[in-house]
Amino acid sequence: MAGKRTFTMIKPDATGAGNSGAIMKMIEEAGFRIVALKKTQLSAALAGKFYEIHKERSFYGELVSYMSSGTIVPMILEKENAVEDFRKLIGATDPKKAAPGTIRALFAKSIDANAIHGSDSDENAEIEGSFFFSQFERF
Ligand code: 3AN
Repeated sequence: MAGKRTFTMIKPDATGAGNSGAIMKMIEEAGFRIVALKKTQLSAALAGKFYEIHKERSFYGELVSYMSSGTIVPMILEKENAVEDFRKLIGATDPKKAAPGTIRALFAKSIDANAIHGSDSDENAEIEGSFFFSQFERF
């Protein structure tokens, strides 16, 4: 059975533009329940750890400095088929390729400042959710 939870974070471009509320409204209207939520800012060291999987990619340095440049809103979300349905809701990584009406099509500025993250598997959703939230912060 497909997993019920995914992990997301609203990125610094979207929080900085005052779009967190509008994005959370779209998430809830799409049928996701917010299980855990906070507002925080990553140090470069923590952003580097979160994105360790991309360490060998050419954009890793930029990604780490960008993701530690402002506040983020990490969340754990619940819904049937959460990982796949959420990736559909946010759209393609590059906002120019994101389908109309998706969160990235509406709010992302560029491929790195792309408004929001969504886990790409059930396994990564659990790892990423645990990076930000203890078991006592999930409701
Ligand atoms: P997604 O977040 O859509 O799963 P990934 O996992 O391929 O995309 O990439 C992780 C993050 O790295 C993306 N959210 C994006 O911010 C950044 N990124 C991906 N590709 C590029 C690129 N070519 N140039 C700059 N940043 C990128």
